[in-house]
Amino acid sequence: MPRHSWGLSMRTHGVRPSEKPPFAHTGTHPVRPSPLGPHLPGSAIARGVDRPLEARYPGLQPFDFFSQKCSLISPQEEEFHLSEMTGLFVASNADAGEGKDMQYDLTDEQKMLRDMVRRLAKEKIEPGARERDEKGEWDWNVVNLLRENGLMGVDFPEKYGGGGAGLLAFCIVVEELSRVEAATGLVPADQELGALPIMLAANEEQKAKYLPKLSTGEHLAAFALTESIGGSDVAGLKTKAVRKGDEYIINGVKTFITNGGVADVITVYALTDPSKGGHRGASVFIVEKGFPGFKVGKKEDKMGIRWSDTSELIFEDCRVPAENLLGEEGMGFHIMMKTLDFSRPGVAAQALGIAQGALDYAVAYAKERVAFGQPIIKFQGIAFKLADMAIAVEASRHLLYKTAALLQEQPKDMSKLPPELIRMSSMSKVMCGDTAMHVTVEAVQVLGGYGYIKEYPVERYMRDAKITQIYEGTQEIQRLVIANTL
Ligand code: COS
Repeated sequence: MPRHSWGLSMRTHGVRPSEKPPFAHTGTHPVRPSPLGPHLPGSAIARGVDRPLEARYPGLQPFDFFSQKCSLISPQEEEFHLSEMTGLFVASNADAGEGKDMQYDLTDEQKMLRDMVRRLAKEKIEPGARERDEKGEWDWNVVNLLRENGLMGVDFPEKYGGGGAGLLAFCIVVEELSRVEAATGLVPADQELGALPIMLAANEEQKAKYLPKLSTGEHLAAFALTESIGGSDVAGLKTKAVRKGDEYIINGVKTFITNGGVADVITVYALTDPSKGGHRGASVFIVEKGFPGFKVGKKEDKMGIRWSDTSELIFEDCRVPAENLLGEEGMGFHIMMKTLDFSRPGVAAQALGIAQGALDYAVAYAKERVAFGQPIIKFQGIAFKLADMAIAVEASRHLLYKTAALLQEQPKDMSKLPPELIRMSSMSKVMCGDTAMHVTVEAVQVLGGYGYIKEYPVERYMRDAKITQIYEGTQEIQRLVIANTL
């Protein structure tokens, strides 16, 4: 690979490109094959993803650290980037039942993808973020930008036109987008969420029919679980589907559905046998927006992620072909649970990006803002705050990346996940969500009065962070899941 990921650190360390980087695999742990490397089953390359990065993300420009110094990346970001590259992630899958530890680092491809998305986000997404937040209106330009750059289906199977790059690469993309604007990070995250029931439980015909257009983003997906009575008690939800001949007739109302008003394809949870209750009597259906009896209701006006579409969906004798049932009747609860196990890292990545973005801004501000004759970062009250924020962000990233790396090795089907991975998925969502909330509140504090006004982005980050503690399972539900698997 002509541009390898050590470029920046070599320059920083004054090492010629031909020399081995001084920090390559010199940790105390013995070097073992990387689970994300090309040679192990489940890695993108092992799965036959050998197309060059540029071909898979066509609009993205490769970022060459040797030949140019990107003005968008501050010295502080370079340092951060360096720390990421030198970081050796150690994933233990002992808990996942294999009885051995393994080491991993981000692959060159993942690092390049991260750098390219980081640049795209800075150049093309950040400039319009404030205006989109103020207007609160869905913006197809952003969606088109993500489509053009192949970022709508990073973790979708290659067989159906997806990037096939895995959950970790997907998380990195969501993180980098959310670092400048959480609502943009939510676009690919919700595409993954809405399509996961299909990836996990659909038959070949259903996958071939729906996944290709979802992979490219030509069609948008939504995940319809929550109802006005709540989203936490999944087994207690009320929407019903009754079989009549070759169709199911769905009746009920779903609320707070991300992308609800713009989605082409919606995966909908409904009771097919109420006498068995939600755990055994629910099913999931693929509903297209044009199906008779389906309509979009109220669009919500939200505190944060303001331009993201959050709508009510109304099913009034909605007719769905029987062939659109996912799996078998009665599998609904398990399909939705497994979907959430795989999707929660996406929300964690959104939260992590928000936290990183707020930290970046607060650090830069604290270095420039002078009070009592010196930059405020020189005061311990501010410096320790920033240090604690940085600790939380870095720790969150490690937990999330490890979770994603382990989860992506699991088959995308309806086999049961090891409880330890279910736990890790919830842990990363809690950790990253709480970090995002804490770090953004502190970032506002560092900026003082400027943090509280809309001219500066940290109040937006703070408003956006809150939802990551609520959706895709509240932090309280995550703690329940964690406790139940201890
Ligand atoms: N994967 C596979 N199976 C699972 C599972 C999972 N992640 N979680 C639970 N199950 C199984 C259990 O093993 C149990 O199986 P058996 O009936 O065979 O014993 C069954 O499902 C019922 O499990 P449980 O009794 O734990 O279900 P509860 O009704 O108590 O609900 C919680 C469990 C609360 C964890 C679940 O409802 C949940 O995750 N709620 C939050 C949903 C959410 O995220 N909503 C946000 C809106 S969608 S964006």
